[in-house]
Amino acid sequence: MFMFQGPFAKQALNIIGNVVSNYIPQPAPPKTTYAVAKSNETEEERQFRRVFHQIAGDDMEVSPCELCNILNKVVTKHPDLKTDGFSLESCRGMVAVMDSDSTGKLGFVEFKYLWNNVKAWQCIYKQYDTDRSGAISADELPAALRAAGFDLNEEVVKLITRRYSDENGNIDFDNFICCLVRMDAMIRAFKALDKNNTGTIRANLPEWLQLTMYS
Ligand SMILES: [Ca+2]
Ligand SMILES: [Ca+2]
Ligand SMILES: [Ca+2]
Repeated sequence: MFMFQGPFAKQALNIIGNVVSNYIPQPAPPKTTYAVAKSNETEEERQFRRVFHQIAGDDMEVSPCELCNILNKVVTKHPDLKTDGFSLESCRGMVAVMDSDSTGKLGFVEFKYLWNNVKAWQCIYKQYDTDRSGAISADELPAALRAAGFDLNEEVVKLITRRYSDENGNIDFDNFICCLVRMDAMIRAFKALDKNNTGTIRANLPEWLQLTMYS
């Protein structure tokens, strides 16, 4: 069973609570081996690795269920984030788009990338919830997306609202995170296919299905 208590829980919550005011989109998670990553890390990274071990358990990989548990633990500590909780299905989706080495779970580097983004996007969510309703409305969304580094046209923003908002047009915290995790991953996938940086990609059916069915 998943256990996440004591000093580690506190550490993890502190880590997510750190304010990152200026979000800079990060490159794709590097495929660094565990040994290489471990050999040149700072104290903060060592601390993060201990937290990671607590979350991931003995297999040292974070499953969708483990991700769901930790995210739901974190949001219960933040009553100003409106959410009905992260569903297992939404966590399966996030693991799928983040799982660059196709293990079905998130290894250290994959998880760290996701976690840093969640931290940054949590700050943006709070900052751009200008009426302090706890959710991001259709009016608040464009600025929040821009702050997160996503420069999207009006049509795409509308489409995101349709896909991720409730019946009143509000996007709550879990939907916001799922949306940004997916968008970040899809943009990275596009850039990986756009090898000559022409802004256009060609994909055959197997490539297209690989991209769309494991996400
Ligand atoms: Ca695990
Ligand atoms: Ca993986
Ligand atoms: Ca709001």
